[in-house]
Amino acid sequence: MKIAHQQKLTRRGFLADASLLSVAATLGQRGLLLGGEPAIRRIQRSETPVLLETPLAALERFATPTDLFYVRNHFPVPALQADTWRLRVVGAVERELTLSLDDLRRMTTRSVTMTLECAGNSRSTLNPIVRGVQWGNGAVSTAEWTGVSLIEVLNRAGLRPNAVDVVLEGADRGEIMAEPRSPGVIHFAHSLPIAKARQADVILAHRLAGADVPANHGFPVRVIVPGWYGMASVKWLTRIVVTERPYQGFFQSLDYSIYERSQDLVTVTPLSQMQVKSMIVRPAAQERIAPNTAYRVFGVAWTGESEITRVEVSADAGRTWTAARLLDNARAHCWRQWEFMWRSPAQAGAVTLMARATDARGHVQPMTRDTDRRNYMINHVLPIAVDVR
Ligand SMILES: Nc1nc2c(c(=O)[nH]1)N[C@H]1C(S)=C(S)[C@@H](COP(=O)(O)O)O[C@H]1N2
Ligand SMILES: [Mo]
Repeated sequence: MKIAHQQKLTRRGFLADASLLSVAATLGQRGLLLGGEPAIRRIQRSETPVLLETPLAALERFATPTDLFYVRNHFPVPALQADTWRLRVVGAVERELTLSLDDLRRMTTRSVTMTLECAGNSRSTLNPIVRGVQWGNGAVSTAEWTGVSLIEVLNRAGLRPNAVDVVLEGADRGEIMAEPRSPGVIHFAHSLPIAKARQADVILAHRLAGADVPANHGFPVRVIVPGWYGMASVKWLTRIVVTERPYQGFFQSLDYSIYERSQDLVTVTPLSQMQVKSMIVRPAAQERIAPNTAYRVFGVAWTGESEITRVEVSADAGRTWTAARLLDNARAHCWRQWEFMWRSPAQAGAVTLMARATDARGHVQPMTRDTDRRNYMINHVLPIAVDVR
């Protein structure tokens, strides 16, 4: 990345001499604007399906700009048109419905700002390596979405008393060839239990940050499920199926599931709520910091259906912890920014920084990885080694 930035900047002629090269590379990583243009862009992890990771520097901003918001697609982007798009609501309802985009736009709108994290975020930090997209720490973003409460649409159709799950189906389809393989061609789909589907902040969004939802993020309509991992926020929504029995679709049983143990029994459980997590945004791993210098450690922390109440930082690989300062007020469903004024040691050497978050339910970020979580839900404390020199 560093090399790409240097080449780009040099080509644009911003640099007069070589001594500025490292400064420019650092500015690029920090996301500062040069010549009015963002010096950072998303990291492409795959072209088909599209996988784009938010660069670390973009996480310094509360709201992630749309062109830096991470993208996680399983299949090619379906070609949907605003005028021909329809949403069908079927299953355990009093009257099946078909809604157009205009129908939806005419309904009462609701805006929700939320932090969306992919359940595989930070996977590349695991040792040993586990299957799945090898994300760094940038499969997480925050933005404002606007649309209609899911429950308003469900109420129009009338939920039958025996309704159990609300299956949200995307127009995108294909065959998953990697293990676990899909049974031929399937649609992307995910369900919510009725209780979650009733929460007014679960919306069918047609706007992202004041513009139409872009193709990669689910045009024209995607679901937004605050507090849950990304896989529940179904994009390119075209069908809602209300079921009378628990739905056990591919993307919440064979995939996007973990093991849970109780009474000596192991259960395969679909992922749902995001787990409490903090991330150090500055300094970056291996960043060089001068000895005996004041340094502002900065990061973000978020959790599922709760709020962050504490972030602590350790500058001695986890032996001692000091409270960081939480910035601004807690905002429902959103990450919380924090800072920690650190004085680097007088002596040169490697230093390991760590951040650990706690939420209002008393859930604390674990120090170690639990392998029952298979290849998902990676929220243990992530050390950042810096080079004091
Ligand atoms: N229809 C559909 N919805 C989907 C997906 C998908 O591939 N198809 N990916 C899911 C996953 S795993 C994540 S993490 C989020 C990513 O949303 P984004 O690409 O807008 O960041 O979308 C979810 N919704
Ligand atoms: Mo995801």
